[in-house]
Amino acid sequence: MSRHPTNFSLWRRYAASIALAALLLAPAARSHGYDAGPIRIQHPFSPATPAGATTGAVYMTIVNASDAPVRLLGASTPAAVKVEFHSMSLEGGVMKMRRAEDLVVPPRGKLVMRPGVLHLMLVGLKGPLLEEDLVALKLKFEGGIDVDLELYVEQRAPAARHGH
Ligand SMILES: [Cu+2]
Repeated sequence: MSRHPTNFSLWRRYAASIALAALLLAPAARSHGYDAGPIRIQHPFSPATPAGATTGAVYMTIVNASDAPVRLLGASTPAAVKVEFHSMSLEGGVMKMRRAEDLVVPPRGKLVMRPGVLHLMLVGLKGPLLEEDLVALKLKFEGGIDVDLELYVEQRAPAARHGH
């Protein structure tokens, strides 16, 4: 019955290493991230926009693995005339939106863009953002670090609606 014990144990080791490789690769493939030096961009996405919309919002998380703050200086996309940085805060019960000149990713920390807090805004959309589209976006960080990434356009959720 066990005429090929060595082959069998080799096969088992081979199978185990395949399973391990799949386990290690799967989260990276799912997380949709981009690396540039100490910076990692996680899951950049935009909610789909209704027909005729002239603006769209962009959300992502930027992780800084270095001991120094990293400044995001600008962003651009072929899909819009310009990209602005918008922060939102609740003041006296009213949601206020402010335009920031730049954004800082803290050392050994992260900057989380999410609805109601912080987003990039695509101003002057050249067409609607359609669900499942991939939209090119370039981020310019201080120190000459450029990151070219693709935004996933996701289904528009009520929380992600952007009313300005
Ligand atoms: Cu905005």
